[in-house]
Amino acid sequence: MRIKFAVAGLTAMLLAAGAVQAQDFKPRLVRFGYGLVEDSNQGRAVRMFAKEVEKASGGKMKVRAIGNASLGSDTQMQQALIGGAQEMMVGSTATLVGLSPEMAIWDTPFLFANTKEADAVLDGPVGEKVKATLEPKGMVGLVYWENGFRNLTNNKRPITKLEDLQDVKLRVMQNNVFLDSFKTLGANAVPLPFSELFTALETKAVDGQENPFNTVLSSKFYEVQKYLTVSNHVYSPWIVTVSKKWWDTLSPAEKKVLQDAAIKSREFERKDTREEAAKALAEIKTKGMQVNELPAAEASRMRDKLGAVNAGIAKSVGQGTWDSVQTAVKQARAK
Ligand code: TK8
Repeated sequence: MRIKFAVAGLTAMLLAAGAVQAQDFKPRLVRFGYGLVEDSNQGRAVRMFAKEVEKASGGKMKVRAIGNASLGSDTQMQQALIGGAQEMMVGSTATLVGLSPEMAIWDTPFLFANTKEADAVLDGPVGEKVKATLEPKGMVGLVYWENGFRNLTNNKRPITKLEDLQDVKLRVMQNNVFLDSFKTLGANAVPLPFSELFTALETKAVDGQENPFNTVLSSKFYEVQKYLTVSNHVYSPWIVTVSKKWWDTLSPAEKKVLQDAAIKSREFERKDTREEAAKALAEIKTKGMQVNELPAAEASRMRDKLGAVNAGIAKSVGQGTWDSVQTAVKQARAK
C-alpha cells in the first residue's frame, strides 16, 4: 500500500513539473529596463514578457520591469548590459549605432512603406545578420519590436512643406544619420537622449521632436507641443537585448525560455502597437494638437533631398548589407 502511494505521489510530482525540469533553472533576477512610461506599448510588452518567463521557468526566473529610464537612458543601459550590471533592456536600434554601425541601416529615411515590409525584412535573414553584430560588442539581440513610423511635432508652425522645417530646433536621436537627415532638411537638429526630451520641450530648449503617435500619447508630448505633422519619414524598430556577460552564464533551457518569450512578446507588442497607433491620431486631436498631413508632393521632395544621406548610411553599414536590405525590401514589396 505504502509503496503504491509513494509511486503515485512521485508520478504526480513529475507530472506537475511538466516540461520544466527544475535542475535546468537557477533562481535568476532579470532587471529589464526601458525608456518609456509604464503605461505605454513598451511597458505593456515588457510586462507580458516578464509573465511569460516566470511561467515558463516554473517561477525560477523573475523579471523586474523597470521603466521610465529609471535605470538610465538607452545608451547608459547598453553600457550596463555590456558590463553585466543589468540583464536586459529594450530601446531604439538608432541608439545602438555608436556600438554597431550596421544598425544605421534601420534609420534609412522612407526605407519601409508599411509594417508588412518592416516585419519581413527585420525578421528575415538580413535583420538577423544586423542583430548578430551586437554579440561581439557584448549584447545579445533577441527580437525586434515595433516603435513605429515617426512623425514630426513642434511648437513653431505646422510643417506643410520642406521649407517649414527651416530653423526648427528639433531634438533627434543620438546618431549621425538622424543628425545628418534633419540638417539636410534645414532643421536645427539637436541630439538628446529620450529621457531628457519632455523637459527639453517643456522648457523650450527645443521646438520639436519626432516619434510615433503612440509615444506622443504615452509620453504626453501633447501637453508641450502644438503641431503634429503626419510625415511617416522613417520606421523605427526597438530591439530587445540581453547582457552577453550574463547570457553566457545561462543554461540552454534558460536561454530557450528567454528566446521563446521574446518571440511571443514580439507578436503581442506589434499587435498592441498597431491597434493603439490606429486610434492614436483621433486621440491626439482631442488632446488639442493641431494635426496636418504632409502632402505627398512634399514627402517626395523630402525623400529626394534625403537621398544625400543614403551614401553615408551605405558606407556605415557596408555596401553588402545596404544591397541585401534593398533586395529584401523589393522582395517584400512584390509579395
Ligand atoms: C526610448 C527611445 C524612444 C526613441 C527615441 O528609450 O529616442 O526617440 O523613439 O523610443 O528609444
